[in-house]
Amino acid sequence: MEHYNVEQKIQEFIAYIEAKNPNEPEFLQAVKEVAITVIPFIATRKQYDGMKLLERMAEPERTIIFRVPWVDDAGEIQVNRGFRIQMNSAIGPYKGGIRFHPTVNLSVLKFLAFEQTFKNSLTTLPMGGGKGGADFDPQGKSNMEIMRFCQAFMTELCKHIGPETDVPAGDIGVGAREIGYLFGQYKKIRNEFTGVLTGKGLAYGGSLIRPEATGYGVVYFCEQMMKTIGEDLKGKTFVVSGFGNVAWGVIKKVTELGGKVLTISGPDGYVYDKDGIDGEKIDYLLELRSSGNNRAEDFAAKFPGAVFHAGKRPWEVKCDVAIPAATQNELFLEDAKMLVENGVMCVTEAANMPSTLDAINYFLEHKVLFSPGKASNAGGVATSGLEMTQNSIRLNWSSEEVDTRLKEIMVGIHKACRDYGKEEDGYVNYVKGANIAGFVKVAEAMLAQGVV
Ligand code: 2IT
Repeated sequence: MEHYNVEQKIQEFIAYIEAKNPNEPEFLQAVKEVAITVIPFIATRKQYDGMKLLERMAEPERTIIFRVPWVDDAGEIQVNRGFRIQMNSAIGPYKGGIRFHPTVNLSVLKFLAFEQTFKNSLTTLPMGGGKGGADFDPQGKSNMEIMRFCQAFMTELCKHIGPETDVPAGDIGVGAREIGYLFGQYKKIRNEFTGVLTGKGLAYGGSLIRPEATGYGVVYFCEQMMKTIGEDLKGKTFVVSGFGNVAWGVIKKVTELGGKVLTISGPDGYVYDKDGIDGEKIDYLLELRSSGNNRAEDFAAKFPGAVFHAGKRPWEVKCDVAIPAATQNELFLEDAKMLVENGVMCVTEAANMPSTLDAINYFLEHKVLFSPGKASNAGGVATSGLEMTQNSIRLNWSSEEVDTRLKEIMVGIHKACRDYGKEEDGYVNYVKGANIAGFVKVAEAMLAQGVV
């Protein structure tokens, strides 16, 4: 009976979210994953009863949608749509990245902001959840076009953010260069030099290790997962997707710890390199990326051992560990089946929601070590939190200091996931663990602050 009630509550909640947010499949997917694991937990805590905590968490505190007009190099006027989702400020100022990509829409940013709220809570640092972006495609744009777009975007965004209100950072399509332009425009309009953005350059308040942090954190988390089955990363084979900042950090750290990375991927397909992607290949990856090129084929052309597979995902390659580090919904049920069939030990998500719900369930059913991005990629935003601290105390920490704190945070997140996600047979359900651990802190803060 008890079980039936909880199941029914989940179904009712999902139906409510679906009705309220039609045509937002990514948002629905992210909320579903949380609802399935958190509603049974809520049912065990009397003080949460009737408080509509999940309903409140699934409704952004504020959604800002704005016109971003700018002039391209040919003198033509372009119009993009800008967004900032201020999801939850119960435990700190809104915090989360800005994404510039043609696929950006309300559903995508709401899913990201929702995930960010749980992720930021898991870091233990005082950061609420937010996300923003624009449907702007940086591919093929000149440096001056990028600058003008960033300025136009910030001309509106600066009215809604601030170091104690909302602190954006980078995401897909927004790196150090874009953060610089955004920061410059904020400072010019507001006449304030503050830590309003993270991921800044070292010369104007950025933190050492922030560029590496997401990828390094993923690998630290993966190390902890492997430790639970008495394994380490030395000599293991890794299949990595993606081509950007996160994949780069992952590959650097895996290589440093003695693992072998067999693949990377771009929108055009994946590269398999039997010799492993290390050394100068990692530098070349960075070089290609900073020239605005994310074509895996161009990477493969440079190295004799590298083979390009057009239009395919890398999950067909046999490996010990898989790390999806590209974007949402890039690992499907059929991929999960192939990975399991090929004996994968561990899947550590580096992107946000790269696996579909049925792929996740397949991993869990087969007792594969599986961690959701909101836990394993939290090192990026955690180090943004460390950048905010350094800005506040007006000091810069050494690489070692930041890296040590990052590692401690990742070990802490892993422990929290284990504490809440351990099942009777000893298997750790990291999805459940991350969702509940992330939920509890936000829920407690919301309860304490009343219905606001
Ligand atoms: O998805 C993410 O956690 C980020 N893009 C980083 C957010 C941040 O504020 O550093």
